[in-house]
Amino acid sequence: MASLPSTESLILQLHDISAVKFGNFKLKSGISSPIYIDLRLIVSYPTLLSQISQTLIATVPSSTRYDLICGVPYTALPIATCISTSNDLPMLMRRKEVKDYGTAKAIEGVFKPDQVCLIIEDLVTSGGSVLETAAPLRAAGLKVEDAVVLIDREQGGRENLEENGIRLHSLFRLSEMVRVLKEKGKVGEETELIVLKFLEENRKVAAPPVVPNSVEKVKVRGLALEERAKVSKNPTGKRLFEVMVQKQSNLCVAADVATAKELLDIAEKVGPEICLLKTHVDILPDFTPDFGSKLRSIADKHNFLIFEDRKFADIGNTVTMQYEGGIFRILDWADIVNCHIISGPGIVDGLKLKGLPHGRGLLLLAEMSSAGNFARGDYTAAAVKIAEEHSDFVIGFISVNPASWPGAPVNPAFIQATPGVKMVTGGDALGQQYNTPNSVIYDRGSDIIIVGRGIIKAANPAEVAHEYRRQGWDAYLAKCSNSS
Ligand code: S5P
Repeated sequence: MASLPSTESLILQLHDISAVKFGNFKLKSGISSPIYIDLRLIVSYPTLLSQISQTLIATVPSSTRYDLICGVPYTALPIATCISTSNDLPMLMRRKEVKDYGTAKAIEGVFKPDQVCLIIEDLVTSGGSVLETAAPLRAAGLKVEDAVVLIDREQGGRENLEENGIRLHSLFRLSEMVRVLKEKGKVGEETELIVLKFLEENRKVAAPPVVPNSVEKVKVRGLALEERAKVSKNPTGKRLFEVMVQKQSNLCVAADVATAKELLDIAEKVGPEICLLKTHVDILPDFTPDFGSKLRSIADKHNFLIFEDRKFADIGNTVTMQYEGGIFRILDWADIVNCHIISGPGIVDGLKLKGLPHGRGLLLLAEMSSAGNFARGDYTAAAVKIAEEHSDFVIGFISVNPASWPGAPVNPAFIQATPGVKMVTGGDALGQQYNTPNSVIYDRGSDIIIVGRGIIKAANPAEVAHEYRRQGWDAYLAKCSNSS
């Protein structure tokens, strides 16, 4: 193989093909920059593409272990392909949008859980794009420990990635690039100074989810969870806020597994990551009367609350019996239940009659995640009104986009819990619709992400739950930092 070109020669070639431009440019992260680098152009220069690819992979220290590589779409895909074919390194591809329903995969290619994947990227500013690719790789059970990038813009990407357990290796830094161009007479001293000043003033660009996609989204604000715990009138509502703060978790796992045995098993595994475990106890063929106490002891051990997603819908008198009696005796073990309001406020009176003396809490289904559902507009507004009238028992809502409700955010004592959450948007074959943790918490103004199949069908539910918790909590922190 021919010897590798010097960094200097690569910089000059990039300048020759106008992949580096000087002026005033708006970057993806929202900031204005006096320098713009467009590496998409390199596909038109195969020799340069190949040189860049080989030099890039040689930048990774020989002590770094990896089994596979994955390019960040789209610009780094040809670079990763080049590295893959000339080094016989298997590659994976991350889908940017998962459009297919049901069988859609976020990662294409063959891999085994626990294999290590090196991320290839062209340019790092905040590190957000690398994190967006790392998340589905990690969710699929792969390890991501290193990323290699052609140009580090020196704007906090290295630190942001470090905080997320990813070491960044770069071929060169932006300041180095400008210095070479100045030395070789390609740019004047003034331009060099403008770029260096810009770098100095923009040392830290926050990584998404900290970066809002539009001004509109910034208006979804509220009190911190600690404050909201104080205003909650219901002991379970209060406790839920407190547990979220203690565990730094806004993750609820929907444990829709096939048996009670599997449910207790998954509760143990994801217990440390969650604030809430959601059950559908009527799907368990091996339910026994001691199920509740077994689940309670796991909940106590890991400090989470139990939410039986019973979706009561009948008249007040009937639901009192359904809540307390039958084989499931939900009242005995579930901290929280939920109900539709289709039958009118009497359903809340009925449930409250049984639940409040036990300090239990109720969530009202104000919106639903399934396509074509009727819980919207006046129906949602009616749920808010009923909640206000029963704020000693109602602790909040099942919602999808509470930021869009008239008068949002509603009373801060009410918690918003949102189902239909996955790392990638899309849906299933039966009408479920998914949004990402960041869009649910940051953009749509919710408090809790409810994740079912995204976690329970994963190869390693505990690890994936950890990642959902991290993304959900980061989005909450971003919301807090933007509300001050
Ligand atoms: O509108 C709703 C309300 C609920 S509680 N949409 C929902 O999907 N749910 C529940 O959330 C649903 O019953 C399931 O238990 C969970 C979503 O599961 P996933 O596998 O689609 O994440």
